[in-house]
Amino acid sequence: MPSPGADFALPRQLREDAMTLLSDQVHLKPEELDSLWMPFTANRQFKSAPRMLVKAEGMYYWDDQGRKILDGIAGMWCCNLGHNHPKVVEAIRAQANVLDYAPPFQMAHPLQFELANRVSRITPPGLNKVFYTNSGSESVDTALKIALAYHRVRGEGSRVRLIGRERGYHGVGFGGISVGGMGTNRKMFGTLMSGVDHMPQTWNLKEQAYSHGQPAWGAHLADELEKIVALHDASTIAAVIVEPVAGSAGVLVPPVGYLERLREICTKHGILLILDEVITGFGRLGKAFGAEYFNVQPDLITLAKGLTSGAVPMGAVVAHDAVYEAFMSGPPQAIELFHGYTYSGHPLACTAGIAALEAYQEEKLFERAADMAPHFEAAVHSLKGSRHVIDCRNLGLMGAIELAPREGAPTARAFEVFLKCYEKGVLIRTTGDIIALTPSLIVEKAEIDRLVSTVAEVLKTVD
Ligand code: PXG
Repeated sequence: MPSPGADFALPRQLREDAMTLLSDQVHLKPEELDSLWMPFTANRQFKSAPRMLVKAEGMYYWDDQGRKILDGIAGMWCCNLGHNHPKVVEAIRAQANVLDYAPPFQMAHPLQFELANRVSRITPPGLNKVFYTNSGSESVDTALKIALAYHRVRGEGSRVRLIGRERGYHGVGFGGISVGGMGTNRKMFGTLMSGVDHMPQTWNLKEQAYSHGQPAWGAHLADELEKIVALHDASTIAAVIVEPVAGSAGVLVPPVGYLERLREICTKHGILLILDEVITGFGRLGKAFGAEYFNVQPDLITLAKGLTSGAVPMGAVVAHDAVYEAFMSGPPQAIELFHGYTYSGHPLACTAGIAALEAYQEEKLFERAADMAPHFEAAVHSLKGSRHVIDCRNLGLMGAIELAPREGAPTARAFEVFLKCYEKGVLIRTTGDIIALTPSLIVEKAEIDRLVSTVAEVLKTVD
């Protein structure tokens, strides 16, 4: 019997053969598409013309038609290392043989600690306590619960309100959609959490169109938080949650000075600041986290996606030491926080996370993203003047091209661009009438150029 993981270094050719075999086997008949209810998808449209990915490597996917597709969105803002990074693949293979699962309540396994130590080494100063989840949505709901409980354990149980922002995306849990500000994600579901308020979003076409990086206009919008505090009284407010750069809403870059101002107001009123770094974490802005990029100190950050480079589902909340310490005051045998998941710190996720963090470091990928950002910026802004384009914006390796909506049919134009790019072997994302580009940190200049030139070509052909 081979020792655990001994055979994991499958020769490249063998791996390629296995992938070819797989892609040959997955042609599904139309009736075989019936049982799956797909998330955030037009199920009927998709099932009438499926787009089926069967393998991946580096910057590319292959679909079941044998088409090679340049991935312009790192899977879905998550595969920051590119796909099937050998280090991550090998770590998962090896670990699967050794320890499939360990209960995370009152028990542990060493990889949970090793990954937490590594994460805390790259998080902002003071943020050293890592709580594992399995997704961004769970990270957000966990952070909101920690914020509420933090005030309660300190004897400030009246702080029960949570403040989000219009156009914020914080996943799909009840907490996340309550503080989130995407109308479509909320309105189907009736009752949301009470005691939630929203700050205005920060994007303004007239004042900010075609801003390179952070817009100069808009820091004053942070003062709206003061108005909300005045309305409800600080003694009722637990936390403010924002994405450093709003991702899902279409790359809304914070105005210069805006996040700093939010921090000041939160500090002044004893309100916790949660930065949702599910997208901005792990190098997307050319630094480990948005907090570092903007030099703004949060009390809690939420993570997922790039933590394992998308290879195994995993999320985390990283809390400031002071937040954690507030919970450590009762009798030592008492459970301090009644919260957690069956799969918190799953061995496969931890090993993938450790390998991903090593690869980011060894390949200096955060620095690489920072070096690549000016080329990306120029490429995104080269679409100014293309048909239908009303704005281009960017920060780090996040870029968006906003289109004028088609008369009477919002979102249709962008979706057509998405389909036509896919036919040309390029994967982009659209949200409303906004095209998002957010490639893996390994992207080459020529690949950025191809992404953008494909969008430009397609725009000429779309009404
Ligand atoms: N917070 C933020 C800031 C996110 O971007 C979540 C929380 C939720 O993560 P999970 O792992 O529960 O999906 C996200 C997720 C898109 C898109 O294309 C973005 C996300 C998810 C799906 C699509 O804009 N972000």
